[in-house]
Order: sequence, then structure tokens, then C-alpha cells
Amino acid sequence: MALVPMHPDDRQKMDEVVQASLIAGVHERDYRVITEFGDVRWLRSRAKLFRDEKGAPARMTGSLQDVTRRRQAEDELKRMERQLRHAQRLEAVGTLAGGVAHDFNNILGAILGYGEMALRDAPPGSRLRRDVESILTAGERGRTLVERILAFSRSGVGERVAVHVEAVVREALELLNGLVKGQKDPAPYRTLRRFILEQLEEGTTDDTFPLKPQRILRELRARMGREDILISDVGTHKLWIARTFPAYEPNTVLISNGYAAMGFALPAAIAAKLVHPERKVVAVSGDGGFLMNCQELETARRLGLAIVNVVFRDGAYNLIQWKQQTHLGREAGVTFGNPDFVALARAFDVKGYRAESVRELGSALEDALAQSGPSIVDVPVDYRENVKLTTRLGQLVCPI
Ligand SMILES: Cc1ncc(C[n+]2csc(CCOP(=O)(O)OP(=O)(O)O)c2C)c(N)n1
Ligand SMILES: [Mg+2]
Repeated sequence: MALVPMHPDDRQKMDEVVQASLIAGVHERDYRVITEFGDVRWLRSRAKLFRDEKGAPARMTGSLQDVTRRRQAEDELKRMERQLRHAQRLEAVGTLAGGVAHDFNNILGAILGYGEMALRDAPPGSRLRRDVESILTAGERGRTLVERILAFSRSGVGERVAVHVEAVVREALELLNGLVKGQKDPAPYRTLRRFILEQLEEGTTDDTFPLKPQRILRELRARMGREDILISDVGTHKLWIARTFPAYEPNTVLISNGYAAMGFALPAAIAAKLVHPERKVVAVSGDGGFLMNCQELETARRLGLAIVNVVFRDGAYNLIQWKQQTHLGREAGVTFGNPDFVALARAFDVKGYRAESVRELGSALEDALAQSGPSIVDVPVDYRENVKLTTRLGQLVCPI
């Protein structure tokens, strides 16, 4: 071993390894050598001991492999891991510092903002003025510090620009005033209100069967209190409700708009009743939408929620049917058969009513509204007056 130009730092350890292998019989160890050009290279020594017949060490045979590249790659990997850990620690410190600095910046905002306002009222030369100025100077120093911390954490602070809010608000008000000029006239709103009431009134005298939407809604409105809640599903019935059913208090007529998901009314009514158990809650659905979520009758019954489900029954997806007729002059795939809704109610062990006349509708609603659990009121509807609704509304929307 002495002949090998071994790195002096590895010599002692290698001697120990060789000594130990005299007992163990083998060794494997990496060590460094210094070449004639002064480079350091890594060698892997693997050796096996052979003994004579008396068991004394006779010779050692083995191999030396240059593993410099592999060792360098391993060292590089370790160095990079150390660097990564260091960077992660710095990142964490930066994030923490950035968070603290942002909070502190907000606090300083209040100190400097109120300080500046206080300075306006502080008489020149007064002690108050000097004190406030000292606060502001300290605050400004704090802000410089915060900016440095934010720069360190690489999250900049927004530039402070004085905004004269009063001027902006005044200008906006003037603009708005100009826009709403002439709109303050309540006449168009009176017209709309009159239209809504007229539509409902029309229902008063119309006893034809199947019932017209206005008539059904009038019967319903007459039996519901101002704070009671009506929830509409999606379909033609919704248009009639949205346009003609008066709401007296906020959030008492809830309608599935936007994506307008059918099947909304019953689950929404369950929620409404849970929130307002003291109010009456009515869910109005078309037959199509009601059949999409009628399994929730079980939920309503289990929770003991008095919800009246008025089902506008026309055996069709009327809103779609109406559109097809208007745009194409024909229809396809929009009619369907219904179950017996009274029997369906019985199957869920809830109350079921069928209105075969206006009078029956009135008494069914009264009875249903007095129940302590959920119910279905099946109402055959005649949608032939839909066109009347849109024509009249078309004339009405323009003046507003
Ligand atoms: C989940 C869902 N599917 C489809 C539609 C599209 N859509 C809107 S209204 C409507 C027909 C509604 O029929 P119905 O519930 O019987 O009410 P009606 O129009 O007959 O009053 C359909 C299919 C929708 N809004 N939501
Ligand atoms: Mg329908």
C-alpha cells in the first residue's frame, strides 16, 4: 500500500481497512490517489484474502477500479441537495417575512393615513403638530423598512398614489344623475304594476277548465301571506310567475334563473322551510320538472316539512314546445305521459289533491296549506294564452 500515491487524508483509514480484512477476509473501500500530474482520483479497492494450510494470511488478491466520475457525480448531487435545502429555507423565511411585512404595511397605512388627517387639524407650531410629525416620520421609516423586507421576499408593495375620492364620487354621481334623468318618473312602473294586477284579476272571473296560469296563480296568491315563500321551477309556469306573481317582501318569490335548472323547486322549498319554519312554503313546478326530483318528497316527509307542491300538469315540456312551435312551426319529443300524482303522493305517504275545477283548486290549496307535512296539488293547466303574455309584455317593456 505504501507504493500507492495515496491521498494523505485517506492513508490511515485504508491501513485500518486492510488490517481489518486480515480477519474478515474481504474488503471494499474507496480512497483517493494523487496522480503524477497532481490530480486527485478516486479508486475503488475490492480484495479477498487467501490463507495457507495453517490458516495464516498468505496473499491478497483483488481489483482497483477508477470511480472518479461516479464519486464526482455523487458529490455534485449532494452539493445540489444542500443548495436546494438552503434555497427552500430562504424561500420560507422570505414568505414569512413577506406576510409579516404586508400586515405591517396595512398597520402603517392606518398610522400614516390618520396621522396625515390629524396633521391637517393640528395648529402650526403646536405641540400636537410636533407629536404628529414625529409619528409620521417614524411611520415613514417603518415603511422604508417594510419595502426592503418586501423586496427581500420578492413581493413588491403597491405604489401609493393619492386618489381624490370626493372628486371621483362627485363625477360618478353627476354621470349617473344624467343617465337616470327622466327615469325618476314612476309612471312606467305604475303601468307595469297595473299590468301585473290586471293579469291576476283576469284570473278572478275565468272559470274555464283546464285552468289558466293566471287563475292558478291568483288562487295561490290569495291564500298566501305577504311573508310566505313561493319557489318556482323552470318552464312556462316560471314565466307566468316571474311576470305576474306579486312579491311583497324581499326573498319571498324565489326563481331558478341563470342556468335555470329544472328540479330546483322541491329541494329549494325544503331549504326555505328549514330556514323559515314559521312561514308557508309553496313549490310550483311543471310536470316535467317535478318528476325530475320528486324523490325529495321522502326527505320533506322524513323531516316533517309542510311544503305544498303545486304541479302545473300539461303532459309536456311546454316551454320547449312553445319555442319549437314559434321557431319551427312544428314540435318533436316534447310530450309525455304522467303518473297519477295523487297516487304518487300516496306512495310517499303524503297528502295528494287533484283540482278538476277552480273550486276544487281553492279547497285543495286551503287544505294543503293547513297540513303539517308535504303535499302535492295536481293542477291541469291550459297554456294556450302564453302568446298573450309575451305580446302584452312586448308592448309594455318599451316605455320603461
Ligand atoms: C335540468 C334541465 N333540463 C332541461 C332544461 C331545459 N328546459 C327548460 S324548460 C323545459 C321544459 C319544462 O317543462 P315542465 O317542467 O313540464 O314545465 P312547463 O314548461 O310545462 O311549465 C326544459 C326541458 C332545464 N332548464 N333544466
Ligand atoms: Mg309541463
